[in-house]
Amino acid sequence: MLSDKKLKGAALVMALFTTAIIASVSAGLFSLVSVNLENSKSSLSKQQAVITTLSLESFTKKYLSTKENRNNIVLASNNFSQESPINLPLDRGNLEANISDMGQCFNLNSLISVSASGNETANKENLEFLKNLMRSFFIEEQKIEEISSALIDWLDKDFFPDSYLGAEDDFYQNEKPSRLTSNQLFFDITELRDVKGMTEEVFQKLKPYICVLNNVDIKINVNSLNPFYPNILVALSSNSLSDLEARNILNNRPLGGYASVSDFLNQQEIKNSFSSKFSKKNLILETKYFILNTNIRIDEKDFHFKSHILMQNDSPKVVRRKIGEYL
Ligand SMILES: [Ca+2]
Repeated sequence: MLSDKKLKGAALVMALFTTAIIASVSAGLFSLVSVNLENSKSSLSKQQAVITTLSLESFTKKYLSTKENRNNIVLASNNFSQESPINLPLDRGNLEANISDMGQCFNLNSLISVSASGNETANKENLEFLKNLMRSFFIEEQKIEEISSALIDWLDKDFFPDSYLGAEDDFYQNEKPSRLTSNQLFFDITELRDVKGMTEEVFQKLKPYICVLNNVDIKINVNSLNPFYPNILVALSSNSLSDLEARNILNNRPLGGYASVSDFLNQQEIKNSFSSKFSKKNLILETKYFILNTNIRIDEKDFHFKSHILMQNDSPKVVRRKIGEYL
């Protein structure tokens, strides 16, 4: 039989052991509660940010519903101050927002034309424009051809390369990471990184000039052309204008913008350099696509939202929302 002393010793060890278990479990529970509290707080902040963005969207849609205001945004986007026009203190943070005029973006989804019978072909004029845009960055001709061919195969629904430089599943399956062709329109410009031939350097050069929309009716607003981003004008001139010449033309534009597309086309420098069908068919005086960029800081947490707003039947509609920035 165990002596009383030994029993007491064993009981003490057991008690200490139990206390240690309870202490460690409590510590675990406490940290779990803290994490949950932190998660709830973060989720509440996010909800608050989303609600604030939605109300700002409503305000923006109302603002963009008049042609005059849309034109004001276009003209304001082209001045030298690129600072956020909206800056509001919030209860527990701050809100900054601006509206980007997307009137000078090239819609990558317009590279494919679909006939009434559903046949898909490369839109040659649009493809030539994109090639000219790449040429304006002095990208090698072979690289341009490789990217252009791969882009068409990436967008068209078939599984056969259109040209010897094209690429379908056979190519992408052997790549690292292994992947398949999308065979549908782009949803996000960052998908361009997956296309054969595309490099990060080329992507970053094209990024300010491209967009992806299912609406093919996106044309280039001559009043949206920005001296900070002259490559669209260089590409419109089939690269007969230099970067500097394009910048000069845009810096000398009338203060209130061009009154008509012909006013723009009739300038001497433009007259001599614009010959492509694309440049004659794709210029307008009105922007139909805007992005509301909202940056909200609540409880020291940052949230970035992009609301894509498209004019549909003369009324602004939010067609897409994106959380975060384009890298
Ligand atoms: Ca394809």
